Amino acid sequence: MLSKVLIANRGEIALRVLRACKELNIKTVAIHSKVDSELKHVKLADQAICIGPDSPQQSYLNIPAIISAMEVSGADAVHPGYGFLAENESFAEQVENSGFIFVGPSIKNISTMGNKVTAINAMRESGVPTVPGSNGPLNNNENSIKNAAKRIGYPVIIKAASGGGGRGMKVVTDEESLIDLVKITKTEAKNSFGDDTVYMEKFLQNPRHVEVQVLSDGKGNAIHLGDRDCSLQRRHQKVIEEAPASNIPEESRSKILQSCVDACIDMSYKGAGTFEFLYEDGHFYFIEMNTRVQVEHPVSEMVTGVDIIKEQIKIASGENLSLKQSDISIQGHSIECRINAEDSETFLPSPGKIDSYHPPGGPGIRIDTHIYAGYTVPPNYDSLIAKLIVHDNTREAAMIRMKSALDEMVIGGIKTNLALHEKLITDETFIKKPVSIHYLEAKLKK
Ligand code: MV4
Repeated sequence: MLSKVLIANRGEIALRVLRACKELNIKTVAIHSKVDSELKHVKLADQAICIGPDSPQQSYLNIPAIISAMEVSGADAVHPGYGFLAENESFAEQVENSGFIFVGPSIKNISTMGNKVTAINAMRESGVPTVPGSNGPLNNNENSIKNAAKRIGYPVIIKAASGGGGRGMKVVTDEESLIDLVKITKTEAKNSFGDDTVYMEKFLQNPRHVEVQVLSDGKGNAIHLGDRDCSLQRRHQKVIEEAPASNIPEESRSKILQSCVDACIDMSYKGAGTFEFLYEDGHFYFIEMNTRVQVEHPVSEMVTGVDIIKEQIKIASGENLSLKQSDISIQGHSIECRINAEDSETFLPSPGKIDSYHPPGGPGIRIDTHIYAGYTVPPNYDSLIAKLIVHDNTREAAMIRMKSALDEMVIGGIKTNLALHEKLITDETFIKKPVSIHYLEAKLKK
């Protein structure tokens, strides 16, 4: 087992990783920017090192400073959390070249999934269903691009191979605008990612976002922890997530879950990962894979009883996966509300001092947060300040539990999106059945 883990992140996920380490009897090193010295995990860690000024570039993205902190603290591994350097191939490589362990997939896994074209090809070879598309990068031949679009059928979507998470995509509705939009996507991709490779897919007009959580040890053992529905989102930022995804025929579900496990084994995937799908008209279509732990991992933990962060750490320490698929059963339903320090109508960030904090409690309620009364939310980072997670026997009961927990929760002194969550959790359409990825933005326009 690892003996000392450096936590290369901040906020709620840094605290979540610290708690997992503590339970595994692993020492922790917190690294932080100047403004973050009052973070809860910084106070609780065995060691804390200020690695730079507040800007993410100079602190949480500062690779040489992080590796130096590993050296001076005697850490043997680094947990990157999500965001920041979590899916940065060069970071993982530098960590390993310096003789440390990266808590996450192999460099090869990160690189295959970082390029969406190679990711999709790997999936197709393992029998994971993908979106009808160009099956590879678009070349510069205008006729062959037009033929690909004709074969796929309009509307199509042009995506940057180095993009992902909603960056670098354009929808094309007709042949007239096709070539221009391909050129624009290429230029933007070159500017944003330094890579102008683009590919084409059929544009699915009203899908749900359903994703599959996996754990795999890179040594032939892989399991899934079921699925999540993350369709309620605004501008590619998820707002509410739930597990399991509802209204999916059990036969389609078990097929897609098994295909993800097969893919993990085929590519010797190591660590926790998420396969992202669009789900439309009863069919799953793979779009990308995330090679990190995700913000919404708690809903999967609540319905399976598995501690995903601990499993990540055990896999990184070289252990074989101790869980078998037959150990996993999905119990009840879990929902997560992402609570942000932002105006619930304008969505503008609202940093500042929290002067009161009253978390809800009771059976089936979990809060992953670093905040406390007296804590000041800095303006420099993501506005996520807490995740309110509930678990109950059914989706209906979980919705009621969430409503009651939201009613009870008070965060004073700053603006939060709690009022938005109150509106969503009482939305009749959403309560009745899962909604598509466009539902929230359409609702907000009304
Ligand atoms: C798509 C799509 C429709 N058709 N691909 C956006 C984020 C990135 N992960 C992929 N995305 C999409 N890819 C095809 N072929 C629609 C989206 C999309 C979306 C996907 C998931 C969650 C929210 C979304 C919001 C807008 C567009």
